[in-house]
Amino acid sequence: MSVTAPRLFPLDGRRVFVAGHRGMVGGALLRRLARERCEVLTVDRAELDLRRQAEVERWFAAHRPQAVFVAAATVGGILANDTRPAEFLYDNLLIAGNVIAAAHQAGVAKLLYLGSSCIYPRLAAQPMAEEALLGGPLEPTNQWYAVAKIAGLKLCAAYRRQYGADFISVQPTNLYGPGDTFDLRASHVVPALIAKAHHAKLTGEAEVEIWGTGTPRREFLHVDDLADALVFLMERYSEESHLNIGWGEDVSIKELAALIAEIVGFTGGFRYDATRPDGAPRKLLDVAKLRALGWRPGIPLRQGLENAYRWFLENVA
Ligand code: GFB
Repeated sequence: MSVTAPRLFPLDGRRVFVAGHRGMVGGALLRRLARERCEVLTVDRAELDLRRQAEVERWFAAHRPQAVFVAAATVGGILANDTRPAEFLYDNLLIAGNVIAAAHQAGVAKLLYLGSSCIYPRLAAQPMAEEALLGGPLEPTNQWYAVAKIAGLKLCAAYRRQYGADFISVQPTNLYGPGDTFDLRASHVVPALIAKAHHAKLTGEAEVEIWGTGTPRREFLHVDDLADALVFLMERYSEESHLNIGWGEDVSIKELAALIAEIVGFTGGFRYDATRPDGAPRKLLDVAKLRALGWRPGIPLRQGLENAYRWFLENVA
């Protein structure tokens, strides 16, 4: 039986800044933090551009948060990553550098920075343990995003070493859920296949197009599970090493497509477009460290996808 790690940093009564609250992860964090007894701070992009150092410093000095979740990022699926390298590298480097440094200057007691499982080498041994970092070349389609996320996690480690700041970083696996991006140019595979299967069902198309070969394997975590893990770790984890957050099992893109078709009620077939990239062949995280702290996810893939499809029907379709 596992023992739950102690609550080293209770959020009760604290001022907690969620950077990136309009995103899928930030939105899930707001829902999850509503159950805590803390004051949540947010700021809209029109008021504060996190890529502008002086603005970020001024905002932190004025609002004085005690804890910070860094969920702000320029994100997207494989196509967006591959075709907008400058934005993915520049935006994410600046967001990490500005927010982490300003948090330190303003005396923030605890900061949690979100990375991504694409920080690990393209051909890392599976499942990927935290120690796999920088052990080999990155996946070319998302190397830009990965380099920025590696810089962010190292910044947290550096502020901890040099200044004793209680800054931690986590690396979530592929996420999905309410608030996802369904625009096919920017979306990840789950929302893309939900939107495509739904459209095909309505129009009576015989086939849905799937990018690549369908053989890559991905691990998917519902964003509400992620938000629960983030609050858990904010309160209970305080180490230099970044920590993986995942479901613990993966599926092939082909299997994912079949499951989504079933949920959406699309009864046609699939057509594979081999001119589109597969990306990494597999990305399964080793979640042994997270489990040893006493946290487990609770939303199985089918249930999570049903929830994501419902959200799509109510908000996007
Ligand atoms: O979700 P996805 O874009 O991200 O693609 P990655 C996962 C797999 O699904 C790839 C395939 O093999 C895609 O080729 N796929 C099939 C599709 N059909 C589609 C489709 O219609 N749309 C999309 N988007 N994919 C991202 C990174 O990589 O993962 C990010 O680029 C981030 O930086 C994120 O780390 C978690 O898993 O390949």
